[in-house]
Amino acid sequence: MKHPDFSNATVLSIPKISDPDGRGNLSVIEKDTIPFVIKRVYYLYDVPSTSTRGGHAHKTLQQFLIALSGSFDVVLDNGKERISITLNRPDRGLLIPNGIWRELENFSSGAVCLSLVSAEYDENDYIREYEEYLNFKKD
Ligand code: T46
Repeated sequence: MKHPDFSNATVLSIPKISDPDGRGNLSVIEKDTIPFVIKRVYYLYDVPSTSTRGGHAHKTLQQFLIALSGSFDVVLDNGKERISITLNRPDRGLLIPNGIWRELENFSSGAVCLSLVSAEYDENDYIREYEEYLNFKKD
């Protein structure tokens, strides 16, 4: 999936090595899998199905989200339109460039969202008010 109005937010394949002896799968993320250097890793889990995570945009941070287990929806909003992408495979990840509003919802039971990001934690990089986001997009 590539959507021109969403600054190249893209679902990328993560290389998967299926064990020839039936021992399951191994996926690996190397420096060429995603277009930024990973500075931080965090993960969301035990999220109630009625809860929403995210609800903000980042000024500069780039991010790669993977449903390591279970599923959830990622709603992307560029200030003009919204799309919803379901993540439900550990060998796929959603690349979210900076400047895109995101909300994560509909977490399944046991869902784990792994997030690889391009920067250390900095609250100043967040835009947490939607009106402020719309003004940011106008600039
Ligand atoms: C995103 C979605 C998918 C830290 O202290 N360090 C960290 O690295 C992070 C990510 C958060 N925090 C603190 C800040 C808050 O006090 O953890 C608390 C919860 O963070 P937040 O409300 O931002 O959580 P989410 O799930 O709404 O958003 C997080 C990321 O912040 C965000 O970048 O895209 O996950």
